[in-house]
Amino acid sequence: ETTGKVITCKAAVTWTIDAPMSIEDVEVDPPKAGEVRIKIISSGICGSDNHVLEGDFKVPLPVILGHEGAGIVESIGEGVSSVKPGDKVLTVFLPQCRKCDSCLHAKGNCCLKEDVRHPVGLMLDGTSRFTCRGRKLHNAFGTSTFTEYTVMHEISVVKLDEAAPLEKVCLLACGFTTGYGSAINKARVTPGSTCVVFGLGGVGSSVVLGCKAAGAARIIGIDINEEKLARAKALGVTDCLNPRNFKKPIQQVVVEMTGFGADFSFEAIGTIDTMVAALESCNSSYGVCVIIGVAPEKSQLAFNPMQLLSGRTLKGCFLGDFKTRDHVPLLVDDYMKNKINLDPLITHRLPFLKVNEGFDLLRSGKSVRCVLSF
Ligand code: COD
Ligand code: ZN
Ligand code: ZN
Repeated sequence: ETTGKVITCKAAVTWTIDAPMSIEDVEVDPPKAGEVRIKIISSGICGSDNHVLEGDFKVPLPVILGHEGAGIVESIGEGVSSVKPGDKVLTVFLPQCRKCDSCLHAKGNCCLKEDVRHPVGLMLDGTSRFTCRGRKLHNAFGTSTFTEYTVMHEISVVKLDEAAPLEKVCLLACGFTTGYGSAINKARVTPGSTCVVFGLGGVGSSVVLGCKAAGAARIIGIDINEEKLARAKALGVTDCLNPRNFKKPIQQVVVEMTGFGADFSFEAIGTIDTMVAALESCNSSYGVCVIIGVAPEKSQLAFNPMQLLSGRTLKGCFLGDFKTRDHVPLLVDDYMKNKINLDPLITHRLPFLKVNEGFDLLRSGKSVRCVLSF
């Protein structure tokens, strides 16, 4: 019985960003009011965690990274009512408090209790539940899944169907949901349309699945990695483009291929250049461009405003624009009914203690999603 007690367990600690994570014994405090302690069972390795390790996405250190997790509730703090010990849950980085301006608006999904845009790395009361070698550790985006146990706010915990396979649905905590929802909810891809997707990692591949589900007739995939291009064909990409094979800018290639530009374009890489290229790849009059990638801190997007005056729409979203606690369970239902197939995204599996190898696979371009098991 661990309820109410500190749990000592293994976690991957990021002390500095220029070294591998180190596997340490950490102490995880019991959950306080409104909090939930979760035993992590599976976690995917997402591109945004890699952005942190490469210095492009700044978060306070030392930290326990990981946000694409699934696990089982171990214990709950005072006042928690939406989950109980034993429940299967997803760890999502966007809360849904149901009280803030964004949550109360019909369309808002970026709850004001989030810790993603300007990460502080602490619980809402300003303290931490993790200790290692006598030092307090930060959490990542209110989640932290590279640990055997984590503590999260109830408002960021999505309750799962009790039959959901955690080693697969963990992708619904970030990558799949982010990409698929961007196509379905944010762009609202229409049947018969032409789409172009920049970046075919876990997130971009999920955009492709969303475009396909929405009935897109043509899906142009863009990546500098030939293996990613080949794999994406199996997901529904109809035309593959490697920007390195062209002298002219890739947006010009897309415009020429499509006549006047794509109906919908998506950026799932996270660089300023590819964001501008995505914008310029969509139709100047009615094209819609959705930005998904997280660009390096302090970077500014610059383009001629004439790009918009002709009628284009530029938008972006976190987590596919889903209100997390309301809508992610509906995606899980779709998964349970075989309407969604996550298998093509999961290219590798590793035991949690090999998390650094998982990041090597992502950086070398070999993996789409590597799922860690605990
Ligand atoms: N041109 C074309 N393709 C490129 C280029 C380029 N210049 N540079 C890289 N690529 C390709 C890579 O070969 C790779 O296939 C792909 O782009 C990126 O994929 P991954 O696997 O590295 O990354 P994902 O798909 O896991 O991550 C997606 C993003 C990198 C977009 C990342 O920013 C992200 O996860 N964003 C969404 C999640 C989110 O909102 N996070 C914020 C809070 S946690
Ligand atoms: Zn992610
Ligand atoms: Zn809210």
